[in-house]
Amino acid sequence: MITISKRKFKQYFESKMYSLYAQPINEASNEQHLNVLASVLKDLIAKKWVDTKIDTEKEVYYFSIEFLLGRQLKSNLLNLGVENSIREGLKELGINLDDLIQSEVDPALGNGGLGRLAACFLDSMASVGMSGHGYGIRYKYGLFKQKFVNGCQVEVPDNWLTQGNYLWEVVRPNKAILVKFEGDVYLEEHDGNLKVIHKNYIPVMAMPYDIPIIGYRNNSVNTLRLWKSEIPRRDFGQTTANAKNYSGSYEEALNYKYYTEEISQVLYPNDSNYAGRLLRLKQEYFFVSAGIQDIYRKYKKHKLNIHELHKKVAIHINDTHPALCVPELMRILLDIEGLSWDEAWNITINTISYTNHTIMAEAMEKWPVEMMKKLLPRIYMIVEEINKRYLSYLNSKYSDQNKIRRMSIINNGNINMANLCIASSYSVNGVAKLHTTLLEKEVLKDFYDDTPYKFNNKTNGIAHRRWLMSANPELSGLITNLIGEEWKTDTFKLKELENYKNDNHVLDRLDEIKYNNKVLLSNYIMDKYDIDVDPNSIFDVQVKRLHAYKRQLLNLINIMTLYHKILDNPDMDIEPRTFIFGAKAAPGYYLAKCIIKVINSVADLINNDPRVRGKLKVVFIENYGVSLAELIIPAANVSEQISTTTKEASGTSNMKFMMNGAITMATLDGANVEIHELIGKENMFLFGLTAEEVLNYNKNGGYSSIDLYHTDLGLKQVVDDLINGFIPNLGKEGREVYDSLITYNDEYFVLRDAKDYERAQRELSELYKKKYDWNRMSLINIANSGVFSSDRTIKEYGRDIWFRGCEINEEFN
Ligand code: 26W
Repeated sequence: MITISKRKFKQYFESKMYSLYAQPINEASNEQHLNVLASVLKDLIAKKWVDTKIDTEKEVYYFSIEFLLGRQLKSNLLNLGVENSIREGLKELGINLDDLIQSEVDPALGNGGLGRLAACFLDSMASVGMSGHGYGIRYKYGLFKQKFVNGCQVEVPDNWLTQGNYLWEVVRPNKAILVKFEGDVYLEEHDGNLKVIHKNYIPVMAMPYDIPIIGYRNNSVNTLRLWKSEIPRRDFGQTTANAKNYSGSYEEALNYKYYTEEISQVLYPNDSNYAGRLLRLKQEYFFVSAGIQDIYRKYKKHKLNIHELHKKVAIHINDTHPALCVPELMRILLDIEGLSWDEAWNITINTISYTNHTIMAEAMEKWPVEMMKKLLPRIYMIVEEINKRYLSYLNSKYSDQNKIRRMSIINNGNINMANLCIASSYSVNGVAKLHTTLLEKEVLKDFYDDTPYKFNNKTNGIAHRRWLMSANPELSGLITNLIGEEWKTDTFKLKELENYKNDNHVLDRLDEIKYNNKVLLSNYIMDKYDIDVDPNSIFDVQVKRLHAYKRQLLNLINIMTLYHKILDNPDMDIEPRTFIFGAKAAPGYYLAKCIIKVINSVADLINNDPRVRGKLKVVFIENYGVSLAELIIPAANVSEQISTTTKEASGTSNMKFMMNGAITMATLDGANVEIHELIGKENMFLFGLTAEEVLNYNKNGGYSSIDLYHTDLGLKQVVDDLINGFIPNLGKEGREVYDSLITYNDEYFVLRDAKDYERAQRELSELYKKKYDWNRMSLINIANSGVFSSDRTIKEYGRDIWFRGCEINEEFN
């Protein structure tokens, strides 16, 4: 917490304006105002943001290939507690703080759930006072921007660093690190000892860019360190003596520059499909090696005992993308520190913990041996040795060769990264109860049976400061008026809201706040798309990445069904609805792109049909991301969480919606299970196959979608609409979607669940008519959402994983 008076701030702002731009305030641009403000804030926190005290406690390092931060200004002001004085000060200088807040870039250095979770965790680690830092990549281009052209997704590069630098970053050239690719590895004898020599490698410089992560009203400022890849500078302090020699030709120099800079050029836009590209492997090793070397350097600087690294340092790997932390740490302990294999292994396995975020087979990383051998020769040797020892352990314990093959780290010429992570860490966690159970009982069963003590659940959470306090200030104000301030640092206190569940004044006020948020979103939709949506209609929202398993298609089929019903019975009593979508498709995911086109075409059809005017609207909001989520989620009445049961590991938007008072329409998948445990089926809408039913179907080759299609005529009509010209401006995309349902037997049970979904939607519609019942349910949702603060999640990671203070002793070292 810092304090600054309005008067002091104004002086500071003015002198900063002169020192940075030599300009009077009233002549400066919005962008310059923003830069000056960020610079002032950075100065204010600078003292607290010094190197953390490694010798006093254990430090946590969270490695993630994505951090989806969202805008920082508002959140920094909130956490520092200076928003009011600064707002007032700026106002007197003729500057509107909200304009500055809105004009900040939204860094899109992540795809979706995994990257956003990492950002929420950073916020929580700082806010609960944990010394926890992030390591990632400073991509020059973040996730593409999405535009619709004739209803189709078009990707536009996200050139977010237009000014060259990011507002909140500080570059630290004195802390740059050399990362080595390719080359030859030898064993050489030196004074009777064998030494590993790596020659002819390609050196790449990792330049650290630090972003401060400010805790909520405490003294913590942690660091997110993002690495940019560069050509090593001539005066670079580290030895390049064994580096590949370049002849010095101009062309060669250009190629080398390209080789180095390419690594941190662009974020891969896939969030479910593993593509196995060499450049991706370079990215993974690049940031892992830079981070591990950075930790090691700091550790040595503090003259700490290397034999106790695992007592001072916790390294967490966010999915398998940073899995090379394992061999990289081994490399340092073996080749630089000269520890024995057994000791290096014991330290490594007690330092590294791993989170799995998906059970989708196609998302599992497997790197070809040949690729890794050439790109990372020393790292590959270490992986091979880990595998050798692991196999001999497995062989001594089991005779089932199939089981051993499944568990092997290297198999069929590929390195299975999840297997490497599990074998080499002391903790493996899933991200919601059902997900963890599925890991233990199905996907990772062999490993769970072998080392059950490694497995644990950590149900995801969200930064309630961003997703409630900052995104929904009116609701936040109401909560504080009713139950006081304490919920802001202890979200379990939200439970006290239940005392007001029969207070009609409170329920009216809740209704009014939701309405106001809906007006804000309606205005945005009007401005952007010239579509007039009625804030009195039910705002029914599905925002998340586009994927077949998330079943945007199920939502659409229900919309079509409803549409036909209204056309057939024009006098039908229906609660007006606005269906809102937001979703990016991976650029190479053809079916997902077809689904976007179909939704857009249906939206056109419905929005322009006078027969359903005032009853039905469909809006697909372009370029969904963190900033739009902050506008959309507080305005939602209905939260669509309708994935095929077993497929969504957790989901986190489900939690954000709940905290903002939306009612969840859900399958019992991911963290919807926990939501259900908290509030019961009477406070949400459930439908669809159970996990057990889905697993059974999958084991027996699925159900027959074509049989269902022929027996359910309502469903048949809607499915046929995809190909019979009923939806205008739809060509091959309709056929593609149709085929996924009928020709390819509906892998994600869309048609199988459609009827039950329709039933649940009908019940929801009935409930909306009873205003107080609806708002009571909304209040109960908010009151029970406290457990989903990522502060809770992070404390559990600390208690059960990072600071649990016991070592494991692997039998196969
Ligand atoms: C190799 C390509 C790739 C890239 C990213 C595969 C898989 C991923 C991520 C693991 C996908 C992801 O973001 N998973 C989501 O993680 C969230 C945070 O735990 C969960 O809430 C979501 O359910 C899960 O889909």
